[in-house]
Amino acid sequence: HATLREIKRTPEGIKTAQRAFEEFVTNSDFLLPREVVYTGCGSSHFLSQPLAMATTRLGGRGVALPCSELLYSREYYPVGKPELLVSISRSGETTEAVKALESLDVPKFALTAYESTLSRKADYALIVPTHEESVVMTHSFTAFYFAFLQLLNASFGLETYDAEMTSELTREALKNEGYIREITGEFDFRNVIFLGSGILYPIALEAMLKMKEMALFWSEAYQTFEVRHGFKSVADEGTLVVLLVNEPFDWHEKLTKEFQGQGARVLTIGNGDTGADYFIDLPKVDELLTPILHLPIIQLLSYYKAIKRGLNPDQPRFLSKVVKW
Ligand code: F1P
Repeated sequence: HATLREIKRTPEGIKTAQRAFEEFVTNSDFLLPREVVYTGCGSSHFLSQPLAMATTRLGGRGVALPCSELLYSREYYPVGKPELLVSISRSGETTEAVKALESLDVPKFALTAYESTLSRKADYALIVPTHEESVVMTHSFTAFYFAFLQLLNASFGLETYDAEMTSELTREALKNEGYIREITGEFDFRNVIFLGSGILYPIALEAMLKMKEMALFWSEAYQTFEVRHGFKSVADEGTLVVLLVNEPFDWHEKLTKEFQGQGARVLTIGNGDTGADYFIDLPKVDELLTPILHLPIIQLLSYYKAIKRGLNPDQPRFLSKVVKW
């Protein structure tokens, strides 16, 4: 399947991202300002969120909104007048992502895989040429995130990440493919809940979307400990709880036990086990890099769930690669 091939191109995507970043800083002396609004649709919106979070974490102020909210309901959000509007779209042709550029009277930046309507309309464009055959966004998400993170670091006078090392770490993460296939083969779960906190919360949201897109499968996502406040009632022996975590602490262990007490099974993905039924051990990296290691794993999980359900993830039902109005 093209989708599986694209997931496996994650290590190559990181290198493509690094080249795109280097080319951008060589050809332009533009630096990102501190107050940035990010926007996108679908996966690109779920990418706008960790980028906004990274901006805030690195000392700026990032706000993320889906394009349609920015266009039609922005007075309900703390948008103000940022110094830059970043519109994200893999295709660069999504109607809302292009139209969103007109929503604020501020400098505009495009993050996309192609010379496109979006890149031409923006004042600046970072083009990361991760051209994907898959309908759903896979390694381009990771590559866009890495390229922009490098630009944030460089703009804020911080050290950039080692791209070779990051690429190698994603290659290691992909080695869990066999284990993920085993889990989906052995446990025919009826629903799945993804949990993540901070920078890993939008990754949980993206995991939820991938499950729906690829496997047509019911999935939810919450900020990790928020799930205890009512939502957990749906978890039972048919549920897989996927805990995306950087460094677990005692609350993660308690949460794991709580779900196991309800009969659910827990898959922990992170730097340390929580007493889970399934565990994928990730190396310790800078917190802002953790999404890059989690993403290929949650994409593989959705892919193998689709296979288990006899579906073709290359042809997701009712979806198209570019959404136009
Ligand atoms: C946005 C998007 C994708 C999604 C689906 C429909 O596309 O929502 O994230 O996977 O295929 O389109 P784009 O604006 O990033 O090209």
